[in-house]
Amino acid sequence: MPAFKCYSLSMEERKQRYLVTSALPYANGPLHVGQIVGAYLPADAFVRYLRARGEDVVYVCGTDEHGVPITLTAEREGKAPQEVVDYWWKHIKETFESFEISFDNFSRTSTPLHAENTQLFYRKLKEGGYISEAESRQMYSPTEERFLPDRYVEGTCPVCGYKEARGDQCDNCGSWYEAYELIEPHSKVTGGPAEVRETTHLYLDLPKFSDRLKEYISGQKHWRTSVKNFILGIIESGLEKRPITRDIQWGVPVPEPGFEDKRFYVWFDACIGYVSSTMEWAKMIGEPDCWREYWQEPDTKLIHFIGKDNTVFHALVWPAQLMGVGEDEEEPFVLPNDVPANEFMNLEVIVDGERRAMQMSTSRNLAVWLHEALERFPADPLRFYLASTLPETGDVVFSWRDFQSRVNNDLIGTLGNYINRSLSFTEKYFDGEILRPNDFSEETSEVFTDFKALEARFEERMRAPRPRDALGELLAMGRRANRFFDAAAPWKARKEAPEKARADLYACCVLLGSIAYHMDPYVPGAVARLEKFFDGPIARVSDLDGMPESYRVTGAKPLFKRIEDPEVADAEEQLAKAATG
Ligand code: B3M
Ligand code: ZN
Repeated sequence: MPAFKCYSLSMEERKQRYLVTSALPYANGPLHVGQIVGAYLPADAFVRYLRARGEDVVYVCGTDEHGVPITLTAEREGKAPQEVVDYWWKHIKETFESFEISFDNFSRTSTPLHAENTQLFYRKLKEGGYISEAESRQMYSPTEERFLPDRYVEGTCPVCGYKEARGDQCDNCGSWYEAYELIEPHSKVTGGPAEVRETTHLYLDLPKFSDRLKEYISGQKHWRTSVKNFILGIIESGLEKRPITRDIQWGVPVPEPGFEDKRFYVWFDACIGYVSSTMEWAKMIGEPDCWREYWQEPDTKLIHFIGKDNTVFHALVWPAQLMGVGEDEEEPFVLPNDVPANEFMNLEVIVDGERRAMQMSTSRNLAVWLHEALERFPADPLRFYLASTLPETGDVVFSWRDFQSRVNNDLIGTLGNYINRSLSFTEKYFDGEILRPNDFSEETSEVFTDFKALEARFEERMRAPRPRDALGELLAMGRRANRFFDAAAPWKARKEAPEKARADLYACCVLLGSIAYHMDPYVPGAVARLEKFFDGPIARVSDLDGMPESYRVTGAKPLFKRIEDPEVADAEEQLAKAATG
């Protein structure tokens, strides 16, 4: 258990407090790489770096265990929804562990604590005057004895007559309508007829937050412009009340008479899951009240990493919920300091001998599932490749061929190679120990200066947070260090000028310590292995006040294994089969 940070550090030692979250994945299937690059790997790299910089960080997540799709999976498999989510919670948690995502807590939303929190949020919003009740017309399936969500209704388009029009939109003519306007509507699940029924729901009064939301969002100078403009546009076009209950049996019960057969809408409780997970973490470390520091101390930076399809819920609805519940609290909840939303990842697939970018489709099994990828390759190269192609500014394409070339050329060719030759020269020709030289050459001072500049650029990008850009600076460090090594030519110098060779190799070890420090957010497993045979500070050149007395190397081995052609061909074949099969 990590030492508890809040109280073990004095006020002066305490740095910036961060609460970082990754979107809660639905407990309804395995994780795929598209989710990983959207919300998990960027957050994990960010958090690992902040921890290394001595910041006070708590990183929470958990599974999102409510919603209609989970109930349909349960029905299809003849199980209770709880069984379904139990299975996937464990599966997902274990996959994250193998991928070395370093959550402080991985919770789930089907816990009693979370139900209590959701109901408390509801009550406070109601006391604040933000909840109202209204009747609406919804499609009902008499044979299934339940209301049907829009996406499970099908019928004939009222505009163009297309027979397989969806509940809310026609794929043929593009018209939008209410599901009850469909001609001959029927359930997509059973094919049986669907009819219109009146039903009562609770609504969150978003319009009441409109001004405050606008002010809050406009003030976020550091947000990604895509996120900011998207939300401001929605506020500008006028907010509407949003229903927060559903006619289903699975979810958090609604504490209102007459609502016994209804449950809260999954997006009403989902983000509250971040609070529940933090509370669970606080209990786990034996400081049950400490969660409040992270949610209610105004100087906390609350950062939600998400995929872009979750933006409205995190940057608009959730801040409104937080504003609404905080009003009667002595200390209101903090609002998100940033919502770094990432774009999508497509897949390169070989179809009829041609390479094509295709959209992932989990229902068609056209996806790179993380647990399967981890059976083929270790976490480090997968993390490295995915980090190098994070969709920070636009959609990206996952390609096994790129995976191979990035790993072999950049991770191994640039970084691994530098580390290897520095270690093996130290071990082979200098008995594995290099003492601090009395003075450094001009070239050495230059390379240290360059490194300090690169470290600052890395830091700026990582904190932005743009870990993909930061990775570019790490590679620049690798190239710079290799140039220094080549110029020093220790293979020659060790015979002609052994003292100079020794001094240069010492400098190489300093650079190696910095490279390892900056590699750690991306490939933590490799750095942990390195620490077993490299005895010297893994630190930024900028932070070394007084150079270490010596560096020692014993039993060094290469940190990475090359990715071979047949391995790539095999992985590509699996995808191709999914695309055509
Ligand atoms: N489960 C949607 C998703 O996985 C949703 C995120 C909840 S975050 C609180 O894309
Ligand atoms: Zn139509």
